[in-house]
Amino acid sequence: MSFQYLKTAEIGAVGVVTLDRASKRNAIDEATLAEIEEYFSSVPDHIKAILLKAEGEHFCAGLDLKEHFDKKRTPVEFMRVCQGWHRAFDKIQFGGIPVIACLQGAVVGGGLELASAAHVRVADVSTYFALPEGTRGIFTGGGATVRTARIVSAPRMVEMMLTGRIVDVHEGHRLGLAHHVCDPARGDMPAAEFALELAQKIAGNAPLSNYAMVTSISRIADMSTTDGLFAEGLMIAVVQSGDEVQQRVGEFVAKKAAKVKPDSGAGLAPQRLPG
Ligand code: 1HE
Repeated sequence: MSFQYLKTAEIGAVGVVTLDRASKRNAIDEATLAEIEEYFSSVPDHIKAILLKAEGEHFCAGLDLKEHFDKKRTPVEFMRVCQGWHRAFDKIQFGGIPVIACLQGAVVGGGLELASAAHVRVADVSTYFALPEGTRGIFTGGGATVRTARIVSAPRMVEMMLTGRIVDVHEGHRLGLAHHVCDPARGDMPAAEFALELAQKIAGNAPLSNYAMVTSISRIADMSTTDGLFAEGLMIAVVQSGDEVQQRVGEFVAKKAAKVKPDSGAGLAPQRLPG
């Protein structure tokens, strides 16, 4: 695969995809969106987790407003463009491979919609979030009403959109827009390093377990209790069919596996802010 607006690399079992349009603050035009969809549609089997990051001081400034202005899209044309965003970001959320986003600077509009499709969000302390669509005379079209609203709650998203206000990294952390915040000034690892370390740890889980986590939990959350429990039963049966169950459980039974204890090395020390 060769791309113009993305850089791609592999570090062991981690695929690294970098938005590479920093001169336009990584704004997403039709060409960039097509590349995002292509990358997430054809992830090779040996990639077990993906790190999604961006060049420059800003993660993503959202929809390319210049292209939108120049094209004078009709309602139907813009609806089709946005359906393309839904398709591409669905591949991120439901492609079966964990996606860890590393954020910095502006994560706004469609940039927040992109980040909301990732499963784990690591934020540099410079990160901020906003939904300025109202000030531009448009609406969300990259899935925020579904994905971002489920993270922050629908009423909070309404408030963010109505006011167009900046949500700083600390509030974003409290709202779930960032799971981890890295502030090198207080001794934290740089966000990109921490996000890669997390991606490598996640890539070490059993692939079928990861598949179940990223494809079923959000869907089950949309189901009734009875349907959800039924779906969970089916999902664990599928995961149980994997050939790693006996090996991994056997390692624990043989006392060779790490224990789930704060000091056992089983978990990373995440860069969490208090409160
Ligand atoms: C862009 C875009 C863009 C920058 N489309 N070209 N998104 C927004 O409303 C955010 C608009 N952008 C900004 O508020 C600022 O650019 C930033 C806060 C992100 C960065 O500020 P700064 O001072 O670092 O950069 P800049 O000087 O504003 O921008 C540098 C260049 O990037 C400049 O182009 P140049 O040719 O003059 O050098 C900008 O025009 C360009 N640029 N952002 C196009 N968004 C599926 S629906 C989704 C709906 C939405 O996403 S709405 C939210 C849109």
